[in-house]
Amino acid sequence: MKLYDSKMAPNPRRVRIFLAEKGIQVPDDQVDLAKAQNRSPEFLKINPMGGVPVLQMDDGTNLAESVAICRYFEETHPEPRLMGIDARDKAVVEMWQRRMELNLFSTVTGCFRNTSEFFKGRIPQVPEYGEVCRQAAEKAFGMVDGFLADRKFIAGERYTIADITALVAVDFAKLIKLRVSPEQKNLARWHEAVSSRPSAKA
Ligand SMILES: N[C@@H](CCC(=O)N[C@@H](CS)C(=O)NCC(=O)O)C(=O)O
Repeated sequence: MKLYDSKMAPNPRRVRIFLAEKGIQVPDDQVDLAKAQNRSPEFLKINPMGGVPVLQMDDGTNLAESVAICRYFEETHPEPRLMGIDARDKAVVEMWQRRMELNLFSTVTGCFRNTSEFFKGRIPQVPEYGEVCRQAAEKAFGMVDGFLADRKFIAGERYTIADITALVAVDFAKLIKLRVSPEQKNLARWHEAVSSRPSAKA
Protein backbone atom coordinates (compact mmCIF):
# COMPACT_ATOMS: atom_id res chain seq x y z
CA MET A 1 0.00 0.00 0.00
CA LYS A 2 1.19 3.54 -0.70
CA LEU A 3 -0.16 7.05 -0.67
CA TYR A 4 0.45 9.34 -3.62
CA ASP A 5 0.92 12.56 -1.74
CA SER A 6 2.09 16.15 -2.06
CA LYS A 7 3.39 18.02 0.97
CA MET A 8 2.41 21.35 -0.63
CA ALA A 9 -1.27 20.60 -1.28
CA PRO A 10 -4.28 20.76 1.06
CA ASN A 11 -6.25 17.62 0.11
CA PRO A 12 -3.39 15.21 0.87
CA ARG A 13 -2.88 16.99 4.19
CA ARG A 14 -6.43 16.10 5.16
CA VAL A 15 -5.56 12.42 4.72
CA ARG A 16 -2.19 12.77 6.48
CA ILE A 17 -3.87 14.37 9.53
CA PHE A 18 -6.55 11.67 9.52
CA LEU A 19 -3.88 8.94 9.46
CA ALA A 20 -1.87 10.68 12.19
CA GLU A 21 -4.95 10.87 14.44
CA LYS A 22 -5.40 7.12 14.03
CA GLY A 23 -1.71 6.36 14.40
CA ILE A 24 -1.51 4.71 10.96
CA GLN A 25 1.65 4.87 8.89
CA VAL A 26 1.47 4.47 5.12
CA PRO A 27 4.52 4.83 2.84
CA ASP A 28 4.22 7.80 0.56
CA ASP A 29 5.22 8.68 -2.95
CA GLN A 30 5.55 12.45 -3.41
CA VAL A 31 3.98 13.69 -6.64
CA ASP A 32 5.62 16.84 -8.00
CA LEU A 33 2.65 19.11 -8.71
CA ALA A 34 4.93 22.01 -9.69
CA LYS A 35 6.29 19.87 -12.51
CA ALA A 36 2.72 18.73 -13.36
CA GLN A 37 3.63 15.11 -12.67
CA ASN A 38 -0.03 14.64 -11.70
CA ARG A 39 -1.03 15.42 -15.28
CA SER A 40 1.39 12.96 -16.88
CA PRO A 41 -0.06 10.00 -18.82
CA GLU A 42 1.41 7.62 -16.18
CA PHE A 43 -0.31 9.39 -13.31
CA LEU A 44 -3.60 9.74 -15.19
CA LYS A 45 -3.68 5.95 -15.40
CA ILE A 46 -3.62 5.93 -11.58
CA ASN A 47 -6.14 8.75 -11.19
CA PRO A 48 -7.88 9.95 -14.36
CA MET A 49 -8.93 13.08 -12.43
CA GLY A 50 -5.24 14.02 -12.08
CA GLY A 51 -5.43 14.86 -8.38
CA VAL A 52 -3.68 13.80 -5.21
CA PRO A 53 -4.07 12.08 -2.82
CA VAL A 54 -4.47 8.56 -4.17
CA LEU A 55 -4.21 5.46 -2.01
CA GLN A 56 -2.80 2.55 -3.97
CA MET A 57 -3.86 -0.66 -2.29
CA ASP A 58 -2.01 -3.97 -2.35
CA ASP A 59 -4.62 -5.48 -4.71
CA GLY A 60 -3.94 -2.66 -7.20
CA THR A 61 -7.04 -0.59 -6.40
CA ASN A 62 -6.36 3.12 -6.79
CA LEU A 63 -8.57 4.98 -4.35
CA ALA A 64 -8.78 8.73 -4.91
CA GLU A 65 -10.94 11.40 -3.23
CA SER A 66 -9.71 12.37 0.23
CA VAL A 67 -12.91 11.52 2.08
CA ALA A 68 -13.15 8.10 0.39
CA ILE A 69 -9.60 7.36 1.56
CA CYS A 70 -10.51 8.48 5.07
CA ARG A 71 -13.64 6.30 4.96
CA TYR A 72 -11.49 3.27 4.09
CA PHE A 73 -9.23 3.84 7.11
CA GLU A 74 -12.20 4.56 9.39
CA GLU A 75 -13.51 1.09 8.51
CA THR A 76 -10.18 -0.73 8.80
CA HIS A 77 -8.99 1.16 11.92
CA PRO A 78 -12.18 2.27 13.71
CA GLU A 79 -10.53 3.89 16.75
CA PRO A 80 -10.46 6.74 17.42
CA ARG A 81 -13.74 7.38 15.65
CA LEU A 82 -13.37 10.37 13.37
CA MET A 83 -16.49 9.89 11.25
CA GLY A 84 -19.12 9.37 13.93
CA ILE A 85 -20.22 6.61 16.30
CA ASP A 86 -23.86 5.62 15.77
CA ALA A 87 -26.24 6.25 12.87
CA ARG A 88 -27.28 9.69 14.05
CA ASP A 89 -23.76 10.80 14.91
CA LYS A 90 -22.30 9.53 11.62
CA ALA A 91 -24.92 11.52 9.71
CA VAL A 92 -24.27 14.65 11.79
CA VAL A 93 -20.50 14.36 11.21
CA GLU A 94 -21.07 13.90 7.49
CA MET A 95 -23.33 16.97 7.41
CA TRP A 96 -20.61 19.09 9.02
CA GLN A 97 -17.84 17.55 6.93
CA ARG A 98 -19.77 18.44 3.77
CA ARG A 99 -20.51 21.93 5.02
CA MET A 100 -16.83 22.49 5.74
CA GLU A 101 -15.84 21.07 2.36
CA LEU A 102 -18.44 22.88 0.26
CA ASN A 103 -18.54 26.26 2.00
CA LEU A 104 -15.05 26.69 3.42
CA PHE A 105 -12.50 24.38 1.79
CA SER A 106 -13.84 24.69 -1.76
CA THR A 107 -14.13 28.46 -1.62
CA VAL A 108 -10.57 28.86 -0.33
CA THR A 109 -9.15 26.48 -2.94
CA GLY A 110 -11.44 27.96 -5.61
CA CYS A 111 -9.94 31.38 -4.95
CA PHE A 112 -6.40 29.97 -5.04
CA ARG A 113 -6.98 28.02 -8.24
CA ASN A 114 -8.46 31.04 -10.03
CA THR A 115 -6.09 33.76 -8.81
CA SER A 116 -2.67 32.20 -8.11
CA GLU A 117 0.43 32.29 -10.27
CA PHE A 118 0.81 28.57 -9.55
CA PHE A 119 -2.25 27.66 -11.63
CA LYS A 120 -1.60 30.20 -14.40
CA GLY A 121 -1.36 28.29 -17.69
CA ARG A 122 -2.20 25.07 -15.85
CA ILE A 123 -5.98 25.45 -15.72
CA PRO A 124 -8.34 28.03 -17.28
CA GLN A 125 -8.48 30.76 -14.62
CA VAL A 126 -11.37 33.14 -14.07
CA PRO A 127 -10.02 35.78 -11.65
CA GLU A 128 -13.49 37.30 -11.12
CA TYR A 129 -14.74 33.89 -10.00
CA GLY A 130 -11.69 33.69 -7.73
CA GLU A 131 -12.81 36.93 -6.07
CA VAL A 132 -16.34 35.55 -5.64
CA CYS A 133 -14.76 32.52 -3.94
CA ARG A 134 -12.66 34.79 -1.70
CA GLN A 135 -15.77 36.63 -0.52
CA ALA A 136 -17.57 33.34 0.05
CA ALA A 137 -14.55 32.06 2.02
CA GLU A 138 -14.55 35.21 4.17
CA LYS A 139 -18.24 34.71 4.83
CA ALA A 140 -17.62 31.05 5.70
CA PHE A 141 -14.97 32.08 8.28
CA GLY A 142 -17.66 34.22 9.97
CA MET A 143 -20.24 31.42 9.79
CA VAL A 144 -17.89 28.88 11.31
CA ASP A 145 -17.03 31.36 14.08
CA GLY A 146 -20.75 31.50 14.84
CA PHE A 147 -21.18 27.71 14.76
CA LEU A 148 -18.35 27.34 17.28
CA ALA A 149 -20.01 29.63 19.84
CA ASP A 150 -21.71 26.76 21.65
CA ARG A 151 -19.46 23.76 21.03
CA LYS A 152 -15.86 22.66 21.27
CA PHE A 153 -15.47 21.21 17.78
CA ILE A 154 -17.18 21.67 14.41
CA ALA A 155 -19.55 18.70 14.74
CA GLY A 156 -20.01 18.83 18.52
CA GLU A 157 -17.90 17.85 21.51
CA ARG A 158 -15.65 15.38 19.65
CA TYR A 159 -12.85 16.01 17.19
CA THR A 160 -13.88 14.65 13.75
CA ILE A 161 -13.06 14.74 10.07
CA ALA A 162 -15.04 17.99 9.88
CA ASP A 163 -12.35 19.64 12.04
CA ILE A 164 -9.64 18.26 9.76
CA THR A 165 -11.26 19.71 6.64
CA ALA A 166 -11.83 23.05 8.36
CA LEU A 167 -8.28 23.21 9.79
CA VAL A 168 -6.67 22.50 6.43
CA ALA A 169 -8.91 25.11 4.78
CA VAL A 170 -8.13 27.80 7.37
CA ASP A 171 -4.37 27.12 7.14
CA PHE A 172 -4.41 27.07 3.34
CA ALA A 173 -6.36 30.36 3.33
CA LYS A 174 -3.09 32.14 4.23
CA LEU A 175 -2.16 31.69 0.57
CA ILE A 176 -5.13 33.85 -0.42
CA LYS A 177 -4.25 36.26 2.42
CA LEU A 178 -7.29 35.34 4.47
CA ARG A 179 -6.71 34.87 8.19
CA VAL A 180 -8.79 34.40 11.32
CA SER A 181 -9.57 37.92 12.55
CA PRO A 182 -9.17 38.91 16.23
CA GLU A 183 -12.96 39.40 16.48
CA GLN A 184 -13.55 35.77 15.48
CA LYS A 185 -12.87 34.56 19.00
CA ASN A 186 -14.58 31.16 18.70
CA LEU A 187 -12.79 30.36 15.47
CA ALA A 188 -9.46 31.50 16.97
CA ARG A 189 -9.96 29.36 20.10
CA TRP A 190 -10.85 26.31 17.99
CA HIS A 191 -7.97 26.93 15.57
CA GLU A 192 -5.48 27.08 18.41
CA ALA A 193 -6.87 23.85 19.90
CA VAL A 194 -6.83 21.82 16.69
CA SER A 195 -3.45 23.23 15.62
CA SER A 196 -1.88 22.14 18.89
CA ARG A 197 -2.73 18.47 18.28
CA PRO A 198 0.36 16.53 17.11
CA SER A 199 -1.55 15.48 13.96
CA ALA A 200 -1.63 19.09 12.74
CA LYS A 201 2.08 18.79 11.89
CA ALA A 202 1.24 16.12 9.31
N1 LIG B 1 -11.76 15.93 -4.73
C1 LIG B 1 -10.37 15.54 -4.64
C2 LIG B 1 -9.53 16.73 -5.05
C3 LIG B 1 -8.11 16.34 -5.41
C4 LIG B 1 -7.32 17.56 -5.83
O1 LIG B 1 -7.80 18.46 -6.53
N2 LIG B 1 -6.06 17.62 -5.37
C5 LIG B 1 -5.23 18.76 -5.65
C6 LIG B 1 -4.28 18.99 -4.50
S1 LIG B 1 -5.11 19.67 -3.11
C7 LIG B 1 -4.39 18.51 -6.88
O2 LIG B 1 -3.96 17.41 -7.12
N3 LIG B 1 -4.09 19.60 -7.61
C8 LIG B 1 -3.17 19.60 -8.67
C9 LIG B 1 -3.77 20.09 -9.95
O3 LIG B 1 -4.99 20.31 -10.02
O4 LIG B 1 -2.97 20.24 -10.86
C10 LIG B 1 -10.07 15.05 -3.20
O5 LIG B 1 -10.93 15.21 -2.33
O6 LIG B 1 -9.02 14.46 -2.96
